[in-house]
Amino acid sequence: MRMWIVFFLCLAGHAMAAPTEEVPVTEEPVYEDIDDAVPVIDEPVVEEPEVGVNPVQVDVGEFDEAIEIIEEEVFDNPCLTHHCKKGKVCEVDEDNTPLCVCQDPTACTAAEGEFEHVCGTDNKTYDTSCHFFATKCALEGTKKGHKLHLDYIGPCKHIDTCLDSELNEFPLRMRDWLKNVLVTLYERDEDNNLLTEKQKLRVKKIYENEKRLQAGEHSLDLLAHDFEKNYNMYIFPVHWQFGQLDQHPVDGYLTHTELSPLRAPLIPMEHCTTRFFEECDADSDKYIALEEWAACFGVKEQDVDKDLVI
Ligand SMILES: [Ca+2]
Ligand SMILES: [Ca+2]
Repeated sequence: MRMWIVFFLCLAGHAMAAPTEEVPVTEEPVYEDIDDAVPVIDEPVVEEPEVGVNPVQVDVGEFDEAIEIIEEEVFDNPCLTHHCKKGKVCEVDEDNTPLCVCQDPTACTAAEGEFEHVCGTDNKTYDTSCHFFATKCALEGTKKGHKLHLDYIGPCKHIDTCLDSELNEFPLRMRDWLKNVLVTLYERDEDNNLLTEKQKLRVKKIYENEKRLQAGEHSLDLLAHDFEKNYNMYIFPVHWQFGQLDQHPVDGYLTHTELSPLRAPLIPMEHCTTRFFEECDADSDKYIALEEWAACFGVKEQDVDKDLVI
């Protein structure tokens, strides 16, 4: 259903993996959707992943806790047009007024397998994201509830400590991956409108740069050299990614929830993810501002440009 996750995992697996670490993509379940996915085991991951949608401008509904979605049709039941954030369900009161109330976790559909489990920042495994958000809702207004977030997809597991040297390597692979995601979207765009015209114009320049590194695994030395040589090529992808995530609300800051579509699938594969994004928040105010984000990826202060977030 949501090809972005498959695409994301493929790209993340292939492009972000350190050259020395083979990612056993064919042995890990690949999820199309964390709600109704069936694990695809022993099946080769699509070699040429289809780009159905932008992998990062995803339907963040799985993670987001604050999106209101408006349906087109209006029926008598006011709940049909009244949507509640994750963890809540709609009920009508005696005046037929719709209200959002916390969902009972026991009313969530049980997980069909381990692949539906999610790990919370409390280091507890929740059966499904529904169970997680219902639990979080019940804690609303408490300090514990405020601090609880969906940390990553999959059951909680031991994640190796990220060493300083590894942390330094992370943005090299990440920004190369961002660039490749954009170029792939551009190549496959045709009439799919995966990118806006403005975005296409920006990516065209990257695409036409024949000296760019092709997608694939490259040594860190080569990535660092390419970044230095083709620095300008990396500026837009870093801004673009920020714009994809900064949606609820669009305010120039990323919250933990806004970052989730990128973080949650990445953490089990890249053990430096958490530390990287923590340190991105240089002033520790819990928000990642565009300037902080750009600095994390090595974009110079003078090249941070709000107008590139398109
Ligand atoms: Ca925001
Ligand atoms: Ca900050």
